[in-house]
Amino acid sequence: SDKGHPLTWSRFHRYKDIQEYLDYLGSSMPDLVKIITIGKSSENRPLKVAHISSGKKKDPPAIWIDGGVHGREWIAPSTALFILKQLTENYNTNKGVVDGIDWYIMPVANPDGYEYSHSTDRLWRKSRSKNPSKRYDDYRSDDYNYYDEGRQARFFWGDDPENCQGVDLNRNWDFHWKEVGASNNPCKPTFAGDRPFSEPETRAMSDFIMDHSEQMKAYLTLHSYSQMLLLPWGYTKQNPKDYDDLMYLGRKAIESLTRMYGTPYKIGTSPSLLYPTSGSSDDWAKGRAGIKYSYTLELRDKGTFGFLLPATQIVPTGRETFAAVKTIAKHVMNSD
Ligand code: PAY
Ligand code: ZN
Repeated sequence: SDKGHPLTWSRFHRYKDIQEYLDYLGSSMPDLVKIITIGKSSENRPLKVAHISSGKKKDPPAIWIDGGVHGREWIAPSTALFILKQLTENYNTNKGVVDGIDWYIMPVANPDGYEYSHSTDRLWRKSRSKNPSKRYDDYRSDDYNYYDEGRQARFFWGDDPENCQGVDLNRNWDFHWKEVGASNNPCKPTFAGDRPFSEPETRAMSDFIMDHSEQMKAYLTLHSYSQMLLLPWGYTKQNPKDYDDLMYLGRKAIESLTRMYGTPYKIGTSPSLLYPTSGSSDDWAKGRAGIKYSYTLELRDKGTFGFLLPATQIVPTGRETFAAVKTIAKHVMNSD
């Protein structure tokens, strides 16, 4: 198109269009945006991060934002892209937070799962790696449940074989991995993988974040749905020692969000508001990478449409979430 890229804000786009938009930003604003390929997915798609840095401030703090860890949560990539647009194409309006922060934005952390949710199974959550193939053959020829060297049940009759590919990329991180709220069974949506960081996507992200961890002051991961701001820990009901600081800034962030359209948000930990989880990225970012402000945002809605949120909500969800992100950014700038 004459805009130089195919992205609209009125529908959910395929990964190809999203990559074209990223490349467009990188080539049209080379002094502000650099597109970095941090690795490849199981199906060989490039894993891309946009680095936004105006160079106006020396050694600025950094903020990481990812979206699309789960395939079916389409509003998460669109919101990450909307934030990226505000920081780049609308630089003049948002100068303060662009100049004061180095931004790392990865709109689609799980491109294979995202594409699979477009092409084949709209409610696909996991990645698309083929980890259980050998054992899957055994499973098909076996008359009984398959046991992994007698240690733990791996497959169960009744599982739909179509579901036995892929790993839950929010259960695969190397921090209290597979302790609670995660499955051993490759056919389940919360399969944690055979070992921590078994997946190329979580390895690429964690290596990159670790390499920049001194600079990173906030880790934000966008999911849907529930309208919640979740803070660590997921793996235990105990609170982190700086829980009050995380609650204080989290509350300010959702106040900014709610001010825009009145969208109500809850704040708390995953075990208190949803369910216990382990091996999630926000726990790792805080517990291993030492990033103080680590949050999971569960975007719109509360279940009316759920994962099937209409595309008419892309822009309002983007705007209100950007308001929350700016509040976090300003706090990080001032406390540096
Ligand atoms: O870090 O505790 C966390 C994240 C919790 C999310 C998870 O299970 O990974 C929550 C779910 C998600 O976004 O994937 C919520 C949605 C509605 C779901 O699939 O259960
Ligand atoms: Zn999710």
